[in-house]
Amino acid sequence: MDDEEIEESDEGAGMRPVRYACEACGYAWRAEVEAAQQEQAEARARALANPGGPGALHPEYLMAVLSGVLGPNDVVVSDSGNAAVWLRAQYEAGLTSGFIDTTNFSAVGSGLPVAIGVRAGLSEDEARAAEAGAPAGFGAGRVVAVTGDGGFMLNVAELETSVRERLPVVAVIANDFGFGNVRSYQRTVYGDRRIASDLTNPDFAALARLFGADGYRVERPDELAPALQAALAGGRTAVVDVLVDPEVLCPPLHAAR
Ligand SMILES: Cc1ncc(C[n+]2csc(CCOP(=O)(O)OP(=O)(O)O)c2C)c(N)n1
Ligand SMILES: [Mg+2]
Repeated sequence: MDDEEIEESDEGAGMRPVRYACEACGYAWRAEVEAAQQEQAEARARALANPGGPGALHPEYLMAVLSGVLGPNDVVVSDSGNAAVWLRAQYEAGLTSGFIDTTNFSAVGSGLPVAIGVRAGLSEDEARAAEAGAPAGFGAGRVVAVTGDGGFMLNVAELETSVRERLPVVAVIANDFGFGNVRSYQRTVYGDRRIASDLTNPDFAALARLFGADGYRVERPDELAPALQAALAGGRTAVVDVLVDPEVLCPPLHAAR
């Protein structure tokens, strides 16, 4: 986008301070944005080339494939934990409101309920738009909660809400059978002494079906894209349980030095 295009797309007074700030700095941020985009494209290529193995997908591969499957109108809501770190590294949002990230509040468990709230709000917007004569399918972005298994379990009861309200929310679980972020600290700060960071999860796909939602379990890399596509196309509440490698851990953010 060149300077004229930015001015032409400046439709509201709300954008003017941004334009003035950009003009004042000579659009110097562009090089930074382009470098970051280049870096992300390289990281995406690396992630896609490293899918991991059966029962132990690489979590960054999961996020890269998810990013490729989603479209420009879709909204992703992130839970916290390692899954959120991999997601932030790989997800490219199409909308300015297309990525809702609660992780700086460390809000483990918020992913599914926030996604339900977002989807309910969009449904109201769509109903109003339809009343005003908007074409069918207006604003039909999908809403995806990306969560770890620990976070998902904290508010799993909200699946009932989503099914009852007939909301097409898709929960994608990076399932490492544990509190991966806690494992990260235990590995880095406590000499890999593991205490209470492993979980014995139920089969989340089967659990979803018991709630009346759709459920998919992904054990092999080649099952991932078809499961995500089916869950997104179903138009119903769905859970995609992806078995990721429990030993692929992010460096902890706040490790003591
Ligand atoms: C309500 C709440 N409980 C506990 C924590 C501490 N905590 C931060 S990340 C994390 C691990 C979350 O595990 P999971 O959702 O499976 O994500 P993973 O790190 O394994 O990807 C925990 C317990 C928190 N931030 N908030
Ligand atoms: Mg986990």
